[in-house]
Amino acid sequence: MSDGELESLIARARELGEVAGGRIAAAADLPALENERVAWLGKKGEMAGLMRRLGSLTPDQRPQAGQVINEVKEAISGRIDRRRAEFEKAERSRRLVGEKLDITLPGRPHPRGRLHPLTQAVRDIVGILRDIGFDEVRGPDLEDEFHNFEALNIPADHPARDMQDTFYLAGGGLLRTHTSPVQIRAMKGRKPPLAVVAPGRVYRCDADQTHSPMFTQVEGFMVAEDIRMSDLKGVLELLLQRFFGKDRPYRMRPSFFPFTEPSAEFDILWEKDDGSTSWLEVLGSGMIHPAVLEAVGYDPQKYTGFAFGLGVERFAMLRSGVDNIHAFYENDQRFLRQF
Ligand code: FA5
Repeated sequence: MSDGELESLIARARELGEVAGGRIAAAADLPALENERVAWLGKKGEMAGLMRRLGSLTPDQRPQAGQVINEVKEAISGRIDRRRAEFEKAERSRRLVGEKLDITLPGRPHPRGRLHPLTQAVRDIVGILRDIGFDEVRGPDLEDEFHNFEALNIPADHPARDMQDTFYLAGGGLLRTHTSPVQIRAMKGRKPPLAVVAPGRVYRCDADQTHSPMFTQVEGFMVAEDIRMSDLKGVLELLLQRFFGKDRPYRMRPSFFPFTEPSAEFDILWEKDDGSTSWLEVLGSGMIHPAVLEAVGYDPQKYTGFAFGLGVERFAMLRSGVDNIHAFYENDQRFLRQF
């Protein structure tokens, strides 16, 4: 090949280098720059075209032309890198300006959750009893007739067994109507002396301002030698005073339960929103019936005990001046936030 051809190839390489320099400088953004890179340095680009032409030169001409083409390629590649760095720098500063943080702005508050008023009341009641030595246990919500009624000396014709009060399950069994079956379960597993507190949900077909079809009870009982009615009264007075405060009026009056003898109920003075007052029954209690002690294998000649079952919703209503029991189940945030 003639020297003229070698010179023309070299001249073409330099010329393309100039053109590429202009195009790279004119690229408007990163995608346009990438197009230029492909056009000049890509596999099918201009520089690759020149390299292919090296094949038509003589072996001693090739290094000379090859060196020039490589220099041009390196120059183009260097220009592209510098231009890309410029774009990236500009992009970074744009972002920094846009993302400026105003650290003087007030923070976003994270609302703090809190315990439901009924959970608070259960914890307070159980806490007071644990402080004086009661053990906490739990029993099942799904019960059988034996634990919910029979072992508690509730005969088959007792009104509590009525379909109107008790939710019976299709396949047998029932939703416990009170926490008293836990007395049976706990006593069967232990020997006196014992003092147990058992909170839990209970279910009855029953609803008005002070009754709910599902509500919460706390059961408490103590069995040992020589437990008396005065022990029952002392424990309940302490519980009421710690929960409601020392000056809250209450009264203890005779009552009846098949599983206690004698029995008593406690009322708390209810000061309603309209200014009127009345007594609201908050718990049932009594000396555990000898038939119940026998049902769990305790000797009623040797041991005596007391038991009580209280309504947690009523405790919570009376402590916080809530007049309707259903407020606890509606999950109205305006109501719940007050606790
Ligand atoms: C009982 O459930 C007995 N098991 C209590 C007991 C235990 C007596 C141990 C003796 C020895 P009673 O049905 O009265 O008793 O319910 C006890 C308390 O639960 C009531 O004083 C009342 O505070 C609450 N209570 C009863 N029914 C409802 C209801 N539907 N909604 C809300 N609270 C209720």
